[in-house]
Amino acid sequence: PLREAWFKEAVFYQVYPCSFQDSDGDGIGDLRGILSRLDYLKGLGVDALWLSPIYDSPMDDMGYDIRDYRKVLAEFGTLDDLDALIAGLHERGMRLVMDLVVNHSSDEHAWFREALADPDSPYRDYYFLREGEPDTPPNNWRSFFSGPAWRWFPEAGVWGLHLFSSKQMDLNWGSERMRADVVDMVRWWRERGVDGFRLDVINLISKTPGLPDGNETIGALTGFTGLEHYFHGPRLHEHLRQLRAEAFDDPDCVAIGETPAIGAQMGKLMVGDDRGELDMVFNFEHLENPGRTRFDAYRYDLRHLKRYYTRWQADYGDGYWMSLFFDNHDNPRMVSKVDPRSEHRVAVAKLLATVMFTLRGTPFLYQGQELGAVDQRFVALDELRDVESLNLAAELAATGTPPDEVFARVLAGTRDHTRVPMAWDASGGFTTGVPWLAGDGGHAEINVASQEGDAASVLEWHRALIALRRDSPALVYGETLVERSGSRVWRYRRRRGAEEYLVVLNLGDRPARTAPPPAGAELLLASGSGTGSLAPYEARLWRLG
Ligand code: ISL
Repeated sequence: PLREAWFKEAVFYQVYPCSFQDSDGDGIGDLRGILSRLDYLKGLGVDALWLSPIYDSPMDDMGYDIRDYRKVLAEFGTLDDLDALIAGLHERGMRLVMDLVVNHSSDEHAWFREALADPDSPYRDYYFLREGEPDTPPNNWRSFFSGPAWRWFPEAGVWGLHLFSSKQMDLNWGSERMRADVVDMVRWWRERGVDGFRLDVINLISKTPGLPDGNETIGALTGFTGLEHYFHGPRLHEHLRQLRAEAFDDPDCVAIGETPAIGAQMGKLMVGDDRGELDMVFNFEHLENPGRTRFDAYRYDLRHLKRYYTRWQADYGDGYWMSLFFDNHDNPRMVSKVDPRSEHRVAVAKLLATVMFTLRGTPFLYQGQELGAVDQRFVALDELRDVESLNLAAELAATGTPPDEVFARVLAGTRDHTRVPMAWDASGGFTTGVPWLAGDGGHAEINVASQEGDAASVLEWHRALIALRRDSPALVYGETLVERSGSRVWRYRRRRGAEEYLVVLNLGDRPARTAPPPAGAELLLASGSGTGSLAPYEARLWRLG
């Protein structure tokens, strides 16, 4: 049976704190800035905010490298500001989900400093520190951010494991004391009023004991030698259950796992209603066409999206719940990937929104997506700030790739595309100072002020869909029935009891013919004319009963 829950009905909105709203002119977004924009979010129909990390951090990976889990980064504000944000959200009937980054901490975290300084420290076991020789890392694992997954610490004569940047040291979940400290910290945030967590790379927390070498064949295929020893490790489910039971055993607290490289079946093991682990996960397979990676420049074929969701919606059934998303702070804009031509921008953005708000699952918007924001036109490598991009560029350059090719490849996939400031009005509206990241987010053409109240805008399309979903148990909980159609058209119905909707989407950039809806259908939304052949990327939504 299908279980109802607030987080299944809610619309989530991801705020990237550095780039949402600056309140003090230093060019860096902050908590007071976010607070000042809550009415905008409420007006859009957002129910819950997911805040990317706001903790104290040296910002080597934009806050995903935490120095102190109980402190707010000074540039973002104070704990009092955060309390004010929580109160401001709760007053409006909205909720707050924090980013929980516990696969690793910063190398500047007190635990790590003590672990490194003293071999007998109780914190030594909180990380993967191995004595050895400076030119022989303990195994052949590769970092997600280029190079080996090990850093040599000459001052201590040890190697430290880091699956991400060399300042993000992996925490050892095999340590009972470390796990207890994490539980304490999460409970502390719960007591402050936080309504849930997005658990960063949470499927990576359990590593094969002994950290054996990775299989080179798998390494060659994936680019990440060692992956099979941690992407679904031996104690993963045990650790997730402990977290749920001890840190947030409350049906009102939502737990969303960020789980790269986990497919449908492993995902189900974490989100099944009877598993006691997570409520939903972020799976990423739909963000690229098969055989492509984020750093390939190519046009995304939307037929993949249809195949992916048709399979997942059927497979997940009633006992599992999905997240629905396209943009986030780790990926370029989906609109640009599908069709970078500006004449198609609005239609593509509306099509993607229609999918997000009419399939079964919880929609997660990323700031700017509601405007149909596109990739930034960066012109040079030195405009980029993201550690992943910079490391990749250095690695490519070191292996002899010509500079033009290096830039083209990094540009295709850089995470900085979505990290540029939010576009509030034609002059930006994000800061009175100089933004921390180059780029204007295209604000002269695409911004909140110019779209608000314009019925044809991407923003108002989102508002309409969100309002419709809010009042519709069929769109939230209904079954998904895919209709037969040519491959370029995607037709599905959502039904619950007597309430029923039909969605028809043109997945291509040419007009497409499709059967008319059943007699008596009421057209609610159309991004094109709504009758006859579908215009390129046209989305139509009918109420059938
Ligand atoms: O880029 C990847 C591999 O191609 C992904 O695995 C990506 O790094 C992954 O989605 C993890 O992302 C999360 O953890 C990272 C952080 O940099 C990202 O911003 C965060 O969303 C490390 O904390």
